[in-house]
Amino acid sequence: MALKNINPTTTSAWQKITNHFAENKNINIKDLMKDENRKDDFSIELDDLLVDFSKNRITQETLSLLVELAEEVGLKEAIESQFSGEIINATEGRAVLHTALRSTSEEPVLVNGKNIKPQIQTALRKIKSFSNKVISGKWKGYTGKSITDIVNVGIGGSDLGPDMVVESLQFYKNQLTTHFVSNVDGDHVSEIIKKLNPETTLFVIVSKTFTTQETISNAETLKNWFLKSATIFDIPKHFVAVSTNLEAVDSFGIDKKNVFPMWNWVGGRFSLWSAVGLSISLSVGYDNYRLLLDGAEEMDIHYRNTEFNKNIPVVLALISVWYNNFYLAETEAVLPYSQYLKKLPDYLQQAIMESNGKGVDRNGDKIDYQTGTIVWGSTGTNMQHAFMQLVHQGTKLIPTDFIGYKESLYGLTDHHKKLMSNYYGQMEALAFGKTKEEVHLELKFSGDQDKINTLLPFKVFEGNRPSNAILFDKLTPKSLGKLIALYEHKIFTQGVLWNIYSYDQFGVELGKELAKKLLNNQ
Ligand code: G6Q
Repeated sequence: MALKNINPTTTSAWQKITNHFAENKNINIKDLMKDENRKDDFSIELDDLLVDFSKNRITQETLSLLVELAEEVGLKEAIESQFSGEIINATEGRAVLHTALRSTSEEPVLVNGKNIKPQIQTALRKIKSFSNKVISGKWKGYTGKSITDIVNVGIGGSDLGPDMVVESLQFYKNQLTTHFVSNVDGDHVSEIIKKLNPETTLFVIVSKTFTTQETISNAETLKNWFLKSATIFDIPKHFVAVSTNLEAVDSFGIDKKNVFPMWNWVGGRFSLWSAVGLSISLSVGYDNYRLLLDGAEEMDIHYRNTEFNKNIPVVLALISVWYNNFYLAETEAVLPYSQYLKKLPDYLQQAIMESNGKGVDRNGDKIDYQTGTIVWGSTGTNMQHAFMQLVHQGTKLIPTDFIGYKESLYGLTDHHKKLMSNYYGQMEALAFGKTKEEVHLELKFSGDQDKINTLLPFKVFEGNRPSNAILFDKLTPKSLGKLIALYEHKIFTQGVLWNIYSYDQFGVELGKELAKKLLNNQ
């Protein structure tokens, strides 16, 4: 069964939300927060995760109308279609099964009538045994030395996920140094080469198609550099591939035994759970890699089985639709209060914007309502000294996600207390602001009485700016898996609501074609 094809703006729920918005658009978070049960009523807990969405311009009625919209467009059936392997990526004729990659259940998942679970298990076993050999030093390079450096060569979905996860899980890293080469800009690969010794480096070439210009150019350059000191017979010890294109991998010179599979039923930007995550497993060990998958699976189970008003990805998606389609907010900020997560906004930009940046609906008709949000962000507290001015006092409405952890990894509790008081302080400042009266009093007490007339308007914070607090106990492989899966399901939910296909990415093609033409004409 394909996804339903319903223009959301023609539903009765949409009409109700439109009326509800007209009546309530001026509601103020400060007033809403006076209800002492609000924090409990507008929070969802899932083991080590607490999502507090109380500081939003929503009431229970808003939420139930948005849930009605989700029901009317068939979200429940859509979720089932995705998990059970139906061809929901209709424009590419593919199932979408990143969820199967992390599933530990015995339930078969069929693609073209064949259960894919056994091949997933085989691939995981291969990742495990290869990672163990490299990490333990048993895997030797061409001069008999163990591997010290891993270079992941890939771009887009074959780079951003593994890069972000390896960076985020640095605390759990082993002795191997991991590098990522993606850009076709030769200076990128040259800078990496400077750090490498060919005798002890393992190259992981990640490319589903094995034809991507950037990846193949970088892989060729690295191979040529390697062959300055080694021979083609040494390639199997130093080059492995993750790909579906066995022929191209073979002609590149990589041994068939050293090829890890990818599948058409996993989209590039959702593929870190497959062998695309090999460099993650090499960096933090297979057990941690499995924990990452386990965390994602926990979120999958929650998403698939929980009623919508208690379903974290669904609620966050609905709130985002409320701002995007009714308040016409154009962007959302993702603000992790952990330096480890500094690459998360980049990763989410691809996941969200490549998926839901679509202007035609499932009929192929041009859409006359807003779809994919622009996502951006950076880590707290750094960004407080950078762009937060605009979020607090600018003219744009920017809904925010504040991601935080109750505990830090190295202790240093003094730092962590400061970090978390900033985390909460920012959300409070956004929601409650500072009134004229408060500024007046403040200037009066600080002895700046004479400045009241000139400074007052500049020091007012109007507040009423929304935020979600996404709080985990601790940054672990498992909690990271849960966080990534949360956003994946938020993306799909929004794609269903907007009646678009979230899993193709034709918009990246034209520029590539033109670049090829220009290159050939040079
Ligand atoms: C993601 C896209 C895209 C893809 C890259 C790399 O969903 O499909 O980012 O991952 O273009 O493609 P290859 O893996 O084929 O090199």
